[in-house]
Amino acid sequence: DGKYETAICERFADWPRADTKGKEFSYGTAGFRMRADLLDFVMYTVGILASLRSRKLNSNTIGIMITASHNPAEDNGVKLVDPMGEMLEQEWEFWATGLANSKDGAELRNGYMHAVKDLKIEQTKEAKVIFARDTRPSGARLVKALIAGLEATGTKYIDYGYATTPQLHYLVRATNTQNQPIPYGEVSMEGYYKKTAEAFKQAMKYATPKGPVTVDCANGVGAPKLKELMKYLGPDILEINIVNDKIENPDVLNKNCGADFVKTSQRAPLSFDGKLFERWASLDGDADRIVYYFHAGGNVFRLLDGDRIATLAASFIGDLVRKSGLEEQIKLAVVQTAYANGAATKYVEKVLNLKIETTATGVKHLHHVAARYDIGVYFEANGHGTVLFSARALKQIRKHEPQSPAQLEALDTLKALTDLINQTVGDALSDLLLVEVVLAHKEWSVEDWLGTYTDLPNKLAKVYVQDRGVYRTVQGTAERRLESPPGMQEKIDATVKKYKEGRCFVRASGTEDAVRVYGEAAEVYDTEDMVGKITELISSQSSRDMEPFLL
Ligand code: G16
Repeated sequence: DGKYETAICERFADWPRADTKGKEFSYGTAGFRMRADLLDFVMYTVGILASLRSRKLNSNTIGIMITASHNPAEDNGVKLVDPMGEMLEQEWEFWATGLANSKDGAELRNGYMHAVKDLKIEQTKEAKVIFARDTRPSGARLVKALIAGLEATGTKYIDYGYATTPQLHYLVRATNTQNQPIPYGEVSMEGYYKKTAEAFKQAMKYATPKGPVTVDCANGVGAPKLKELMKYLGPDILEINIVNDKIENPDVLNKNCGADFVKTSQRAPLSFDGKLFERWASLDGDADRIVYYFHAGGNVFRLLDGDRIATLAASFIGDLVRKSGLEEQIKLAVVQTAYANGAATKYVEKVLNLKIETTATGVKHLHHVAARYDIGVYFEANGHGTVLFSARALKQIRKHEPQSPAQLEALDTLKALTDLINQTVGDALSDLLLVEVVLAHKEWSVEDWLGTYTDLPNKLAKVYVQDRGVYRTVQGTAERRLESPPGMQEKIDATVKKYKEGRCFVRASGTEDAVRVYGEAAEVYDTEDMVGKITELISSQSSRDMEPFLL
């Protein structure tokens, strides 16, 4: 009867669109992300979009996570979660972007009506949403804008308060599978902790970790959530120390700490006082990424990034499959992005003998490719990733009759891992425990882990340009080649070929107003020089814009 259309239009007055100086909002690598003060209207439209999505998907519950993850404290962002806990289906990014760029209430209403008609949405169906947020202070205000969008469209919602991004993904899947024969887990935060802790205890039945692990929580939501999880783990199995847990001081979020800082600057975070060869790990602002590292003596800092977690997990799970006697039935693959170190790629192919796939940046891309395999291990080098078990693989694992005590042991551990590893998205807390399980079983120190292969020297740089939109990559190249600006790729090629084992690519970030340059080569000096030259090439094309305002 048009009541939603009217409400959408009327309520627009409370959440007018910010002046973005001609730039458009876009649903990027991980949803909308920008300076928090520009985001209110976008949040309002996301509420409207989520209601459309829920009605389209037979009233399944849709998730909304309010976070800017690794970005600085003054940014915020929002991403939608589909019913099984995956990222929003990519075709819907078109609708998300369309609604968010409406200039006024009438345009927003028209966009909504257009979507209803085009997507054949029955507005009489129930719409259901759950949402949560990280610890950014702007989150509380943005929740109000979101609720306005949900109320305008008659959507039922539950606010889960603070959560890590993967916890919200868990809750979405648990909610939508609660009446199925195999529910994903109890529909509560407690359910998440219980499932994770139980699985960890199971996976540790035949192993004991050596020494403590210290976790840098980036002063974000991972800190209280890890503390909570530790209550369920108990004090006996694994000693976990926590640093950088100052969530009451918003300015220090991700500042000189956290997974992105450690990976990008290849340095230890603030508060690091690691003794030689002790295990340290860093989470990011919403605890969906994790990297490990250690102090190797002198001034030497050693990083064990997402590539390392992928190779560690793939080799261990591959062994378990073999030892369980399931080798013929279950095949593994590893999914990476162009940021994967060349040495890691070679190790997976030549030593682990596994198939590799390379996709564009963003978990949304990796996840779908990994889901095509019996077991798909996917990690970005920045520490964002997980391991997916297909329904077929789970069935094989569940019904398999072990033929010996050794097979039983391997199968028990494999089963535990299928519950420990978050099946919806990369989860720093569950990945932390996964790494701990593998190291304990292999009886490996961080040095042993590092010793599996030698990384090629690499560098990741960021260049601020006037318009990063002109940096577009060629489809099907996993972002390794530019098609625009014209002539740029040829210039990059001419530079890169001068360096031994040189590899370099340039792409626009989808979460920050910058262009990223990744390079690796046989020597440290060459890597620095090459990435420096490419960075200059880009800077000279576009004068530096010191005030990035829209991401
Ligand atoms: C997000 C995405 C990641 C991606 C990262 C950087 O991480 O979830 O998949 O690797 O951004 O993306 P870009 O290079 O496009 O800026 P997070 O942890 O910030 O959500």
